[in-house]
Order: sequence, then C-alpha cells, then structure tokens
Amino acid sequence: MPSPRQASPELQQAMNECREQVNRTLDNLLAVEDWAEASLFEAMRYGVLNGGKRLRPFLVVQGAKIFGVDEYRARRVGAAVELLHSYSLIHDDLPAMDNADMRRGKASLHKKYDEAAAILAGDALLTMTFEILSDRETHEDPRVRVELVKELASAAGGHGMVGGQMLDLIGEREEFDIGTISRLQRLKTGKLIMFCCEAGAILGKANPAHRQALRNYAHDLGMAFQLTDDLLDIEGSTEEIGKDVGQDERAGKATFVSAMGIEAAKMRAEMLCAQARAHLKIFDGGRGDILKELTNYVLARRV
Ligand code: GRG
Repeated sequence: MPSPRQASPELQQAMNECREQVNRTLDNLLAVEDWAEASLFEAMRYGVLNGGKRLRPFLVVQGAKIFGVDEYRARRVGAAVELLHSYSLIHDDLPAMDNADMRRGKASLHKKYDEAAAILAGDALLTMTFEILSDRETHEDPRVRVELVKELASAAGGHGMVGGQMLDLIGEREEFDIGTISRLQRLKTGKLIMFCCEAGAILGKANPAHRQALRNYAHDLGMAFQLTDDLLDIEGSTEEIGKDVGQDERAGKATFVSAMGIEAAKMRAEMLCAQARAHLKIFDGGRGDILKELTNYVLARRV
C-alpha cells in the first residue's frame, strides 16, 4: 500500500489559523457571567474549549470560501457545528454509552463534573447550535437560515448522527454485515461532515451542481475520516489521540477494520480520498485546492 502523503505546511497553517479564530468565536459565544446557573456554562466551556482539531469548522470555512462568503458568517456556522459536535462527544462518553474516562487528553466531562452536568451541558450546547444558526447575524436572508437549521437538524437527528450512534450501540451485541457498518458510519460521522461542506454552499447560494460536488466530496472524506479513526483506535497511542485506545475492540464494535482487516481498510481510505479529490474538479481556478489537500491530512493524521 502506498504510504499517505503528509499534509503541506500551507494546509497546516490554514488549519491552525482557522482553529485559533474558531476558538475565539467559541470563547465569545460561551461567555459566562455571574449567573446562578453559571456552573452549567463552566461545564459547557470545559466540554468545548478543551482542545479539538476544529476540522468541521475548517470544512465550513473552506467550503464557504469557494463561493466568496463573508468569513465571519462562515465561522459562526462552523462554531455552531462545533458546539453540536462537542455535545455528541460529551454524551458519547457517558457511562450509558462508551463510558470513557478521557477525551482530548483530559478527564471526560462527567468525570470532571458529574453525569447530570454532562447531560445538561450537552443538551444546552445542542440547543445553542440552532439558536446561533437562526440568528440574523449568521445570514441576513431568512431562507438561508432556515435551510441551515433544517439541514443540520436532519444531519444530526434520528436519520443522522443520533441514528448512527444507536446503530453503534446495537453493533456491540449484534454482528453487522459490511452494508450495515457502512450505513452506521455514514450516519454517525458522515452526515455531519457532509453538512459542514454543504453549509458553505448554502451560505453562498451555490448552484445545484456545485452543491452536489461538495456533498459528494464530503461523503467520501467523511467515510475516510471514520476509517482513519478506527485505525487510530488500533494503531495509535493514548498520547496521540487523547483517549484510551482499543476501545472499539473491547466493546466488540463493528467497524470496517474489524470486518475487512487493517490493510484493506487503509486501501479503502486511500481510494475514498482519491475519489473525494476527483469530485472537486468542477471548481476552477484552484478554488477546491485546499479541500483536495485536506484528504492528505485525513490519511496521514495521528490525532
Ligand atoms: C451521543 C448523540 C450522540 C452521538 C455520538 C460523534 C459520536 C456520536 C460519537 C463519538 C465517537 C466517535 C469515534 C465518533 C466518530 C466521529 C469521530 C471521529 C469523532 C471525533 O471527531 P474528531 O476526531 O474529534 O474531529 P476532535 O476532538 O478533534 O473534535
């Protein structure tokens, strides 16, 4: 198998800059004052501002850039997605789900605080996501705001991330075929990543062909990202990924790696990334180049 290329210094720099800007946006959105319920906001801040690659906001910002969207707006949408993503990680770590003590190299939220705080912080982050998307500051056109809300609700709900999480839990006690594993991963990880890329097209009122190209790219990138996540659970270290490794195997989870083996999973990730890059050919003048380059980061990532 060819070894994955490293991400370029330009991509690393763009990702670092975006992460810092998004962290500032998140810090502002989660400002806490001397309220009686301030402890809830402390827990929310802990769950969101405790590291994280901010890959999903990067996808929103880069997708939006293709269509010349104002970066402030794109960053708001990216930050909103990150709040929702953080909620999913907080709830995923709860004893009723993955029962994980560590997240992003630190104590998971229910370990740092308690289970009630983790449930409520997650709930508040999820609802805040939609408060931000529906705010006029995100886009002046209400149709754009409604579309963002609808598409994200659909990506994150019962036929999206939450449905995927349910399949993930069922997969701990049932044997899944490769088709069901594929569905699980598309719902749990893929749909949110697809929303991120599509959000740029929604904000920029892109034509249907451009919007579909981004959806196709995101589908393949998301599946490759999940594959590398499964591989890191086997081949990574706790220091690198900031959580316990070997969790999937211990929980008897159905993944592509358990179904196909390590080498076949790596080849599949390579193939998906090549396919993802091909979907971006529709964008002229190098407008899709940074997203193309991102596929190398996904293949090479150790975190
Ligand atoms: C509890 C409703 C509910 C959903 C949970 C996202 C999720 C669904 C579970 C997290 C476990 C997991 C491995 C999901 C696959 C998606 C994934 C790779 C999440 C981790 O995303 P990263 O690597 O994390 O972008 P950071 O920490 O960088 O933000």
